[in-house]
Amino acid sequence: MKCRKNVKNLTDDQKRRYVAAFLALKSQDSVIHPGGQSRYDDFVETHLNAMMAEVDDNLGILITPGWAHRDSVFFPWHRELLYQFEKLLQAVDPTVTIPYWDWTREQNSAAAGFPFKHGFIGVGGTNADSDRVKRDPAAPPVDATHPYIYPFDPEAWSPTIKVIDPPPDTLNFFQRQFGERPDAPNLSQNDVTVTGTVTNFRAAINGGNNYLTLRSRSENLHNLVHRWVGGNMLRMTSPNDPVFFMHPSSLTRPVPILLSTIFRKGSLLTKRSSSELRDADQFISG
Ligand SMILES: [Cu+2]
Repeated sequence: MKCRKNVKNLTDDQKRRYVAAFLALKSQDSVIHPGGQSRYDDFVETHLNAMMAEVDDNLGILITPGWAHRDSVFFPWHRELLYQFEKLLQAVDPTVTIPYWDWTREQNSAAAGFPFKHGFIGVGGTNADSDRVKRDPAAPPVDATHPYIYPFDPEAWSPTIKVIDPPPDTLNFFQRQFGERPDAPNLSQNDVTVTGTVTNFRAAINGGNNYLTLRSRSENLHNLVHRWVGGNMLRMTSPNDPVFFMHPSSLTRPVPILLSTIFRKGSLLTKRSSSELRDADQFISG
């Protein structure tokens, strides 16, 4: 049985293996467009296409939800996308599972489970350089004979699927903009209400005693994380930032617990202890 783990509980070796596996997909050939992009990019394109299929009227009212968002399909579609991605990772390295980032708790570089570290998937963007994600300035210079000291080199990572229409998207470098948007200055909290229930994960899901409410509240919280990270994560091509896969991995973590509770029509926190919800550190992947 393979389990997905909190980033904070990965060993250095497990982090290296995870990075090596997704970098391998970045150099494997595409199945969707052989010769034209990487296998990793196929996942970026699939997410883009799912969102491009959404149709709003001129007032922003949803007409067609597309394949993956703003509808009941949000959880299962993303679970399947992660499952397919994880199977490819495991073809590279059978020990690998997608870790999850608990963005309700691991919210700054001091936190062990904060994934944005030089030694893992790179840090936040550099303000003075258009929020570009850069290498560790303390690392030795990189040249032909001296590779970057960490497995993931953010300056060698290229987002390759562009949104053509609409809107035109010219972001062709790796960018993160932590907390820069006025509508997402902070990450979602778990036990502390920040600005009402929209940023309080526990309150949002606790009130959601039917699937549709749970879906919409969870998706809104998930959108907040996309906006907080910013840069590539803001786009329909958000899997261009490798943290994409750790983000719904966290969100779908409690879903089996929530669904079993909802279908028994009970209250979440009486049927399931808060510690069970909080500390479900590992869960069965797929
Ligand atoms: Cu999505």
